Amino acid sequence: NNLNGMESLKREILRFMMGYKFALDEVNTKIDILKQEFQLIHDYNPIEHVKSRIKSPKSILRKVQKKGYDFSLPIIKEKIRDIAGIRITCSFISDIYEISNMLQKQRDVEVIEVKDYIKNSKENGYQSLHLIIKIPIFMSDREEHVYVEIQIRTIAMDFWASLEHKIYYKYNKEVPQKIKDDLKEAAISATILDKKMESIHKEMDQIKQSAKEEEDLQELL
Ligand code: 0O2
Repeated sequence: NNLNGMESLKREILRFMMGYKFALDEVNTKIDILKQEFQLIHDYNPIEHVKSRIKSPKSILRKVQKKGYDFSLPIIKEKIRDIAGIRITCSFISDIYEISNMLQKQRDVEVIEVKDYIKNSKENGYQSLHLIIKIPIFMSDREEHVYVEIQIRTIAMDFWASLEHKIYYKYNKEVPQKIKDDLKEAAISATILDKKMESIHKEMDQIKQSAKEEEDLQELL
């Protein structure tokens, strides 16, 4: 009897986790479509790369414990909103907002929360745009609405966040103030770089546009 109970619990957990895999598949497809369409309209690819992950059961449980929630699947489903996570790395800051708006406009995407750590960066310097969305997934016998966390950032923001994460992950003790200050300074440099890159990109666009107009004019004459 106990064994049967274990089996059915295992199946329930597998089914639970599978929902997140389907949600990631759906959002990844959405992103891929936007990427291809954007390429066609703007003639460049705004997305450098996309990474998705499903939180491991171990880190889900760690988070449940940390937040003091009950260990029940319905509570976990409602409270832990980053079990399915997607990180989109864009070329320029304006692309972040464009991709975010395009996703938010979709009819089956329910926007639950937007955290703009670009306009208001975290105290430590962390920058990214975070969306918590809910999307429907359709299965053989039911429809479910699943939370997905989408983090959108530039390459420079991603570089900063991964180094900062490594520092905190590898260093168990309190990180020295000097390192914290340096990280904050590095975050400011990343913003300056992002702005510079975007202005070069815009300038280049204008140059290309004028060259094209000149060419069109020559053809007419
Ligand atoms: P992992 O391993 O990436 O999943 P939450 O703790 O999610 O309930 P919170 O703090 O409001 O609530 O979430 P927030 O601010 O939206 O951040 C969630 C995720 O953003 C984190 O997930 C990180 O991935 C990333 N993040 C937020 N702040 C920082 C930061 O200061 N540095 C770095 N490197 N990443 C950050 P997890 O669950 O912490 O980790």
